[in-house]
Amino acid sequence: MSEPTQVAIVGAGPAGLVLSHLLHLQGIESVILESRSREYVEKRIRAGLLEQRTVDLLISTGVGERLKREAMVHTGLNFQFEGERHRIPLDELTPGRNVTIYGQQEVVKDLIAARLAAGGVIHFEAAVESIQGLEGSRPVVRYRQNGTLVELEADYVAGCDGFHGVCRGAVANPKVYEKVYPFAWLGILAQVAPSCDELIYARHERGFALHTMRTPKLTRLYLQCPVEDSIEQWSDDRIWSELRTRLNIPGWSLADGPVVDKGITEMRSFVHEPMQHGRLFLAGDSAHIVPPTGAKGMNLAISDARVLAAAFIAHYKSGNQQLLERYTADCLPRVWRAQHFSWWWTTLFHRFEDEDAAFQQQLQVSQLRYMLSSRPALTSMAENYVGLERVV
Ligand code: RFL
Ligand code: PHB
Repeated sequence: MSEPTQVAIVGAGPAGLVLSHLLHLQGIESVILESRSREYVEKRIRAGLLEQRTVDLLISTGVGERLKREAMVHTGLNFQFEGERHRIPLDELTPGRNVTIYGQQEVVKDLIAARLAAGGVIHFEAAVESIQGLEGSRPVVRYRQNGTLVELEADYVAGCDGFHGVCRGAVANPKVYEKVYPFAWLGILAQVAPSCDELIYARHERGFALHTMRTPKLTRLYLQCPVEDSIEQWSDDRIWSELRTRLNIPGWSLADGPVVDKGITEMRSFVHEPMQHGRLFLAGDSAHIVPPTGAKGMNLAISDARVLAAAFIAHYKSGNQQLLERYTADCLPRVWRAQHFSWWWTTLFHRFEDEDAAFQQQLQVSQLRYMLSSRPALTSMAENYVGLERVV
């Protein structure tokens, strides 16, 4: 048995760490249980694009010092089709709002450091196996650490354990909405300066490609690839050659460098309703995932954590249960907005092999051209891309 706590948090990803941090700022105790080692979660390469409100939250709650020094603010993005590149000024369209490039693992590192410096408890290599008593007043989380089964008692449990976690399974009679895409993303991190100051989303007849970055010395690149491909089929040379084919335009070239990380990610849209059951509340990828094209997953995970923290604070500070009761209803509008944007942005740039592929390709080009000719259409894209302040 370990020391009881107020909120047991499963998972030290962005959702669990932000939740624990926000609760701490209001004097509410939590314990985080994370199945992986600290080193592993701090090195896991994933997201990189933060919405304006995510950045604002991290800075306003005191975990944005390194972010302010090291992150790269982007006031625009590029999209490319039919061999031409077009820059979209996000700051002019939204107005004054931007996106920021700062690796998810850097956000995770900053949050872990802040939690530990404040005396917070994070048990690493502590894999949760089951949760009991969610319908009673004192749920118990069972986790395994160093081969021993340990019990943690809490008032509430926050399931922030990602898409492959165990918490979602405890929600009775869920409704699941899902779409699996017939392609995957091959992502690399390369030790070379970005070849363009901003992101490039490229629609190409051979498939989608994305040029993004992590730092002034590290470029991140993605390629659409068949879902059945394994990483062994993609030598570094083949990856660079395919990236060049899909990203090149006259007068510009893609610089290459040593590949320091590479992997293939499946693409899925998924929503699990409700996001709560008794004393369990799900946040982030444990309740919903989006294809990475729209760069919304981590932002959504942090947004859920913010909503859940406000509900716990209302409960502990003023005995108000209402926000906890309506947690799912308060999260879902933003979840579905991000689902729509991510699905739409994915369908706009990827190559589909369906029966009506030729028809879809014409629709893609028509929509991209329309956006370039219509400020309202471009503004709608831009406000979703930088992240809506309010979603109803
Ligand atoms: P995480 O980050 O998966 O964290 C869950 C944590 O729970 C742990 N865990 C357990 N711990 C204890 N017991 C168990 N039984 C456990 N089971 C699991 C796991 O080890 C892990 O540490 O979920 P969270 O916090 O909800 O955060 C979600 C984000 O990680 C995810 O949505 C983003 O990475 C998605 N994403 C992007 N999001 C953005 O907002 N902007 C982007 O630019 C962006 N790009 C991306 C992405 C995801 C990608 N991949 C690899 C899926 C690009 C890619 C390629
Ligand atoms: C990333 O930097 O990993 C990234 C950026 C934008 C996206 C997706 C991924 O749309």
